[in-house]
Amino acid sequence: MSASSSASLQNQEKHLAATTALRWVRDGMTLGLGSGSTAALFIRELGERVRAGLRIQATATSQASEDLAREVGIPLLEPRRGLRFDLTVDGADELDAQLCLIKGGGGALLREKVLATASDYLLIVADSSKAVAQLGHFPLPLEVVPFALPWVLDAVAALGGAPVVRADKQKAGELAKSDQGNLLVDCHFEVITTPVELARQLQSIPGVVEQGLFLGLARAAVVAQGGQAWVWRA
Ligand code: ABF
Repeated sequence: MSASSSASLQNQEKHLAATTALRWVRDGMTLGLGSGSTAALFIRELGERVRAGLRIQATATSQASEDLAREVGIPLLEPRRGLRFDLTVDGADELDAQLCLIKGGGGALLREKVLATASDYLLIVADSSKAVAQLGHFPLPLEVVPFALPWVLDAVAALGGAPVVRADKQKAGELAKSDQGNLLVDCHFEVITTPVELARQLQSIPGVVEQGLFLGLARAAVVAQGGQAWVWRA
């Protein structure tokens, strides 16, 4: 298969996963809106439903998703105490059969984890390339306070994670920044055999604001493969 037809199949799968996720949405819900290309397709579909009369409110996991939600007419809620989400729909970089995830390839892992944790139901939308037998081939993202960077890199290397500070793809010679102004470090573990232990070790490094392992958070995933949308449940 050529690269362009494989990309087009992947886009079709993303679209199918995003539209299938609309089945979880009910009138009156408060929603968390994920980040990345599959979540963006969901936001666009949701906007169409809102314009057709669906009443929902939402908070987004990134500035990009917030801007898109505003553009398509979704009413937005600011963070406040007591705010909970009936449903958050978000993408993933990798997911396994237990619905353990690697997220943060788009740099929004902190807000993604905040909303996932404040949600009664986290639904993942993914194309088939995201499904893996074991996590770790996709580099695990960390959000890191700039001052702490050298010591975080030392600590990650000691854990065997081959850290790479993420470059800004749009601005040559600059480092990528999260929406919070922090740096992003991609950790190449290749295979993660003990995700719970690794998550604990990474989270305990001073200066690591968040790490991209999402464990025990997703309740279900829509994984699209070819023309079929499979629902995986935790
Ligand atoms: C977000 O979007 C991230 O956690 C992840 O990096 C990405 C998912 O990829 P895609 O753009 O393919 O949906 O959910």
